[in-house]
Amino acid sequence: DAIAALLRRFTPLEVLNEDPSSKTAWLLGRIDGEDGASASAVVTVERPPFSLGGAGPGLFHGIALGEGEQNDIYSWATGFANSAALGPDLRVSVIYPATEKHISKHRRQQRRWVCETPQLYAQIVQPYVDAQPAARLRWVENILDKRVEAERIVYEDPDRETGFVILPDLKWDTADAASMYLVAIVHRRGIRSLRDLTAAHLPLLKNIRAKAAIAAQRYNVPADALRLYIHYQPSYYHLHVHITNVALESRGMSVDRAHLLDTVIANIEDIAPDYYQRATLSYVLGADSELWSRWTAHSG
Ligand code: M7G
Repeated sequence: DAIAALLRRFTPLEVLNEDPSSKTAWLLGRIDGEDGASASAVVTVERPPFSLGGAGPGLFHGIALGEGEQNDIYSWATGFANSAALGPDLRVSVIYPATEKHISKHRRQQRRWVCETPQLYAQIVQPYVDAQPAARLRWVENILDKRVEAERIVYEDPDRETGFVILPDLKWDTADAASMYLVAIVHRRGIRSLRDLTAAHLPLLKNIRAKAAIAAQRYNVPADALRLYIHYQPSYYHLHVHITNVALESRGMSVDRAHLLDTVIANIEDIAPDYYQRATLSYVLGADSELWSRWTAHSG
């Protein structure tokens, strides 16, 4: 298939990052195109969680292990399960051709807090957001126009103002509900981030909150086991809400960037309709990111 054919032509150049706890590595390499020219590719390799639902007596029939160790009643070894019942042993995703932005986003880098007042938003961040090339949202437009991933949509409200689609995030293979990760992408164009949200968007935000619960029912994840949040800064400046199983833990859910949808709604509804135009927002940036270099250029 297409991804395997791409990966067979992949020549690794650099390990951009590794995370033992999530058993994930990010590789930079080159892939030769059909025309002979080669371009950068970022490949993410990950060991997926076990899906032991169908495990039966033959579970370990294909197993091939090294010598291992034994001490009294305890023994351990590493090797290859070669067992379909354990589920796939590799999950990969490929960005090709990858831009410098993709590469620097995935490369291990120092991380820095910034504290963004409305004035600094106007001076530093808004010009950066305005300068984002439209091509960065092509994958979003593909989903909203049903050109790509249409069969993966698990819920849609087609209303132009208050509607959205919900589908599995590319980080989730849909095999196990414990790591459920969906994303709601709004139909309305032009809401770039949390900073743009006002009371006018409350019907949209509440609609997402209500319908996320319906979408998650398909995976038997109850409404009170959902974590709904918005990233600030996001990677993509078209409003979307992350919908995850509360059992799942990862850095994207931390205070570095995550704003709970419930809190966002309450701040706008109960505190001020222009809460997010007046708020000071703190977040972490990679020290190699373009936005961080705009911050340092501004202060220096
Ligand atoms: P974000 O908060 O803008 O940035 O979220 P982050 O990636 O730094 O968290 C964008 C979300 O969309 C992420 O959770 C991505 O994994 C997900 N995502 C990105 N792309 C390119 C795709 C895609 O093509 N399809 C799907 N289904 N999800 C994607």
